[in-house]
Amino acid sequence: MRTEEPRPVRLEDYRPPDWRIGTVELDVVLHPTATTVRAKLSVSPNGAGAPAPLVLDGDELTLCSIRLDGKPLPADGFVATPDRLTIAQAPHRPFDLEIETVLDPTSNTKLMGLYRAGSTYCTQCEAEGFRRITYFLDRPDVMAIYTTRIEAEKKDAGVLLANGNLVAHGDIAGTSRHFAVWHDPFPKPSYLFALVGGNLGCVKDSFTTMSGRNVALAIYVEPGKEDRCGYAMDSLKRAMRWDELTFGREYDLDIFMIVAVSAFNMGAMENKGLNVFNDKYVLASPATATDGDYAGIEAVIAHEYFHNWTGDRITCRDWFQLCLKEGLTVFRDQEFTADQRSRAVERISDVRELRASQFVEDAGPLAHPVRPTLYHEINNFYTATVYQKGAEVVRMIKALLGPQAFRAGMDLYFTRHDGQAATVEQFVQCFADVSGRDMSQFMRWYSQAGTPEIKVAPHYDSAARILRLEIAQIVPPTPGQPNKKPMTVPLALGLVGRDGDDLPLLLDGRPLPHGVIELTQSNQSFVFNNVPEHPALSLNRGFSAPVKLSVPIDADELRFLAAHDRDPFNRWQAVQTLAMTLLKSNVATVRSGGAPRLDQGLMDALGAILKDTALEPAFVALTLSPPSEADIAREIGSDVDPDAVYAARRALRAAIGRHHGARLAEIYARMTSADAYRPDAPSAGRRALKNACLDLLALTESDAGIARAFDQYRNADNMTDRMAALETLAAHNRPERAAAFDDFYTRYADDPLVIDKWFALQAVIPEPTTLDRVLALTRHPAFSAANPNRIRALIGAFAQANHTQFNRRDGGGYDFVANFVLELDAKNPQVAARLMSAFRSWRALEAQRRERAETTLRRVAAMPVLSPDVNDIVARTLADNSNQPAC
Ligand code: 0A1
Ligand code: ZN
Repeated sequence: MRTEEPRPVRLEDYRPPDWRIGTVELDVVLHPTATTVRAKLSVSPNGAGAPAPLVLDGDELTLCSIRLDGKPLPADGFVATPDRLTIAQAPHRPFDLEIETVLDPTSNTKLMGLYRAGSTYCTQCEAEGFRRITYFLDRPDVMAIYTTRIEAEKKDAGVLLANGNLVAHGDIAGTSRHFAVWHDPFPKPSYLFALVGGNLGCVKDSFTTMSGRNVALAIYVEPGKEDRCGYAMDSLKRAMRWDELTFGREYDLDIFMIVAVSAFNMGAMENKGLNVFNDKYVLASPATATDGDYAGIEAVIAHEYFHNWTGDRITCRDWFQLCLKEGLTVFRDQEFTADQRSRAVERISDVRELRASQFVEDAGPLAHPVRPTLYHEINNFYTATVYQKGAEVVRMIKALLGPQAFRAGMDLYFTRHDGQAATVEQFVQCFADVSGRDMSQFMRWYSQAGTPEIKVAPHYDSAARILRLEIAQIVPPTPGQPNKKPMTVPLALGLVGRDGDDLPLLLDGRPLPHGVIELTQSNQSFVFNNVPEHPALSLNRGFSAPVKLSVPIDADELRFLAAHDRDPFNRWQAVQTLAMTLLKSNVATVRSGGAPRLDQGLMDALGAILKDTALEPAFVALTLSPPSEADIAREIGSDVDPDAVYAARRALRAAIGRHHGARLAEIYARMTSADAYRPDAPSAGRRALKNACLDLLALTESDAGIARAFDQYRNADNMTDRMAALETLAAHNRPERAAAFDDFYTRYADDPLVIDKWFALQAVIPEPTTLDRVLALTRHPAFSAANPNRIRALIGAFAQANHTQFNRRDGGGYDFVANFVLELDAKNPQVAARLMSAFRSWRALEAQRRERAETTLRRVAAMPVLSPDVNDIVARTLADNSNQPAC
């Protein structure tokens, strides 16, 4: 744990570095406990400023030697501590600095810097891991050209990889050792450095780029798992082609490598030419991976690949600009998935995820702008707001400018800033320049946190054939931001006529560009002429802006839109709105001891969708799923009782199962296929619908429903169907559940990624015995607190996805998670801090739970030693935002 903290870091304090580093020559001799790193840096003053001390970052480093222009530096010429190397009188001219450090990768449990995943050596340098390898100007605006020599015992690490192209390799004569030298010709920040050493299997392929260059592709995995790399490789090639066709981006090195490792703090990392992946996002076979896993692999492979341009070729000036690469790259991977699969299904899935994670974040104490202005620990800003809302902001630029100008703006960004460390202002300026628009008000999306609330009041004048929309927007206060200014909100809309077709859209007599109106003021009115009849209002089509919308629209109109809107997103949204209204009122009823109400209108809307065989099965499956528990709780806003939320939601799902039982059983049969498993989107969509039916039918608690699930569990020939059946059984306290869980463990005991599913599913059972079960599972021989995937599977799933049991009234869930976090904190603070963020909605809970959560949070805050990561999350979670402290 660090002792002296130079934090907080503020955006307004940004200054260009005093020094540049042009080239980095690394010589790494791998050893399990004493790896030596010799770094030769060519250093020069940055600009003509006054002489400045050279202060290099470090983190838990041990210095062995230091030379300047080949000569050892005298002891009084520098000061080296584990976290800093200072040369006060550095010469004010270019010079070479040679630094030797020694590291112990085996005892690196933080999984930052050089560490071991099993027996494989690998690195993770984003955001500030390079300073755990050598002393460096570890900031993204210091871009250098790297050459990396790696040496190791051949039997320990038969494969030696680093960024760039392989320029030399061979045995070291007279020894059992070998070496490899890699050169990356593209200047890059230190966070994109990577090296890997290990005994790994490899799957090779190749790709011919749009200009005819041949690129070698290689995926490295644990030996024996090569046959599970096919989908990852296929996804990679599709992503490479798509980026050429959609954004004109071509790959630039001779080789692109992916390494899958079993211990990784996040999903994957876009190191130049050498992506390191959590193996969960690489390995798949029909027998071990679900459709969701396949989709995750496709999306993450694409995401990391797309970073080659949005992140690597153009990187961030400082960490406040994180959304510049992350929001944009998420936007790009979402577009890729939309093109590869189904645009409607992708949009609905992305918005569901946005509401369940980002909207919840934005409504609580951890809310922050897409571009924060202050941080204590940058690792805590890899958030839904930076990633998902960051993607929405890019999507809004496209909605405002239209596709052509958007593409022109992107092209300008790539040419203007290639090779640079850029800012959000520079990115947005490219769109201002190609369109001639003033984007200054739009910039508020980057600086103002909180989900804007838009209220629409429609007035139709049949005599004048005029529709007037009075629209008000407010952006709610968030930590450190009590008062907000109005945003630019692109609201895509349609006026739907009685026959289901769109009516003409004439705003003040003129056709509406891109079908979008632009809100810019707190109160605004829009007048549409020549509207021949009272239309049904389809607003925020495709979810063109990440806002909360309220429109006085009655149930009949919602049912009409659910059946007829030509915008599939709003068909789905209409059903969600009907369900949310019912659920909110049923939560209140359940709390006061009443029985949840049925809503015939909602049932009819669902009935119409279930009957419509022209609809994509994946879309129908999404429509059958009511708003999530997190979403309902967020809509209720305060005094939330998670038990009542769960009960109301389950009752609604059971009612759907009963009401539409015959139709669901018929669809279940129709969607069942005897064909061999294929992971493509249409096949996955049919399975999604089939398994949604299975689940709803089981919720009727009929023996036949449970028997159907148990049969499917036993007879499934793929993991998607087996896992879906197990999920269904997990929600019912019946003997079949225990039998299926036991069988599952026996079948897959040797497969860690599948056993993660077994842990996670038990952790989310919404029953009071779950806490004891999870506690017992932490002592299971297969549980390991050294593996982030396993921690996320058991503790993460319990804390983040089991709303009733994490939020037990007696506070047992809070104590359990906090105790686990406190134990983990010294070993892996990053993962510990993420678990701790499960407390973020505590103030919205009813009084007793709120009090228990606060007691637990204060106990954690009072610990004498906490990592900066956990300390930051706990401090912000507890902060009294009525005083509006800085976030
Ligand atoms: N840039 C990666 C995310 C990432 C961030 C930090 C990490 O450190 C443990 C790892 C990965 C991405 O967006 O995929
Ligand atoms: Zn990313």
